[in-house]
Amino acid sequence: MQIVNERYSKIILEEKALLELLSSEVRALSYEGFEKKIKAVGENLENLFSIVFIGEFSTGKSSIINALLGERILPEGITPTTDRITILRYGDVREEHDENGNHYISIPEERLKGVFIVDTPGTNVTLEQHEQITHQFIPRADIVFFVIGAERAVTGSEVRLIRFIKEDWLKNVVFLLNKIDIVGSAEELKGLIDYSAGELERIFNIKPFLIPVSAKLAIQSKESGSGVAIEREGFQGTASPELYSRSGMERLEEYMFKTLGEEERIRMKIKGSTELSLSLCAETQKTLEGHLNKISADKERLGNFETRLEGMKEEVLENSKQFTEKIRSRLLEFKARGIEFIDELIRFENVIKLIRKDRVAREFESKVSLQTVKELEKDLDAMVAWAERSSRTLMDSAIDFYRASIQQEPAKGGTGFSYDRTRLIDTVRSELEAKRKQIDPATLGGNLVDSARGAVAGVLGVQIGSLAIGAAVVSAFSSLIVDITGIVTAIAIMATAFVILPKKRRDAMKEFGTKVDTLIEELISSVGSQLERDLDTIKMQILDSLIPLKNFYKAQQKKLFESKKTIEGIEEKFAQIKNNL
Ligand SMILES: Nc1nc2c(ncn2[C@@H]2O[C@H](COP(=O)(O)OP(=O)(O)O)[C@@H](O)[C@H]2O)c(=O)[nH]1
Ligand SMILES: [Mg+2]
Repeated sequence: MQIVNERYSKIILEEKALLELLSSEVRALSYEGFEKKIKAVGENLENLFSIVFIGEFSTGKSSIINALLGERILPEGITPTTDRITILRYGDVREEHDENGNHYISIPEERLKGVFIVDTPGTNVTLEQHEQITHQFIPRADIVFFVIGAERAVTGSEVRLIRFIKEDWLKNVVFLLNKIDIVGSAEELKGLIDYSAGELERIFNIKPFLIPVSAKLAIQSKESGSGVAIEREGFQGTASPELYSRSGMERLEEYMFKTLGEEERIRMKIKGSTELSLSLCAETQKTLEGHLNKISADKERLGNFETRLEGMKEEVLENSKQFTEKIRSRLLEFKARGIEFIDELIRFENVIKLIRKDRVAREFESKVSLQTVKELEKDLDAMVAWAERSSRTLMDSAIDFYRASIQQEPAKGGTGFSYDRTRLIDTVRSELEAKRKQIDPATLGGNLVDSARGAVAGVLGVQIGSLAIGAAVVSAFSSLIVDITGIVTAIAIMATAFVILPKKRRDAMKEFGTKVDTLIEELISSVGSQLERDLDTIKMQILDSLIPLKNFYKAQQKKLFESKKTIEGIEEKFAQIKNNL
């Protein structure tokens, strides 16, 4: 036994170290639920073998334990509210006390050496006790004896509880079908056993280990003075053999105190914790993978958003054409009117008028430019207002993107990946919102107007200063018209004027036309490129805001991959232990 113990002690130490490692991985990822589970597994490795009796109230848990021990140590048939969790263990002398709300009884019973027997009240009793059983005793059980009463079928709440024990905690479960004495005949009993086993198999998909017993007959047989001495591993003393055999208790005692011998108990304990650890590893891996998938999805969304952002910018630029084309057609009308004006002006009969430069200028102003420039001014104003709105829309789309990202995956709890992600996105979003507020309409509009001014000044060679564009255009063209038509003044007095006039007229029309065309091209291209520069600035701000998120994903991904590898290593070691058990 010593060698066996040494071997198992080594395994227990190894498991504890592995659990420690697993725990630190899980802690870094802040999955509180897992951490608690891992802790419970580790602690249980050091505890005595723990046999926990579970079942609904009055199914006969206490009676069975009493029957096993051959003595009514636990109160039977008491009310649910006065029942309490009782832990039975070996002690050199009999002793009872309360600790942490639980009742402890030590008895000098050899068979209890190395084990705890936990008697629980019905799990359908008080919520508080139910919690304690499910959170404290089931996790630390090495085997669960689930007691069902023969008088009724398995209930839905029993099924849920068994699922929790078997599936959440992977515990070994032995079903005790108690009170078989109430069944009349042997056939009826067989029918009941088959039915109960069949139901359990149907629900849980595995053949249940089911022992039919009657605590009542067992204790009666042991207590009856007329009994004969029975000496087996399970029981030493006197009992009425007929009652004892009908009670089915022999099989239970045999299993509990013989099959579950010292080595088997250790093996079962280690096997249980190994299996649970493996399932915890798998669960952790699943969570890690879930996070990695989330990151991939987030990164993809981010990429899509960047593409969409570029698309939106292009769209805004494309839409700006409705404004620039309007400006173009305004100026083309202006050009047509101007050419017509020159055509009519530079004629022999107008020679005298042509000498009056100021008159020509005034006439040009009123007939040709005034209306156009007023409208041009309005067009520019409309474009500026629209550009501001568009810039905000770009920002808003980014803010909406962040909002949607959070809504899609709200953070649970105060720590962990989801929380960090949400917090970061939230910070980035609010920074962007602040930047959105800072978009200065005056600056944006100013930029566009300035670029338009620059174009006018460049093409027409006027000093604009803070002059309105329209006024600048009017004054520039007025002097231009004076210049290009004024040449005629000098020759007007010449007799040959009528010969020269047609060419001068053509030249003047051409010069005017070219000037207007150049103005159109310059104006449109400088306003357009200014708009693009402004949009690029906003785009850059948005792209910059994505950088912390990208870095976060990169760091998280690295961390998660590392964790996955570490846990794979831990899993491998647990699997080795399991195979060698
Ligand atoms: N007929 C019959 N009654 C039993 C048997 N075992 C327990 N009882 C009765 O069922 C009631 C509840 O028993 P108890 O052990 O206190 O149930 P617990 O609440 O599960 O601990 C008591 O009145 C017992 O006398 C049994 O094998 N046969
Ligand atoms: Mg009880």
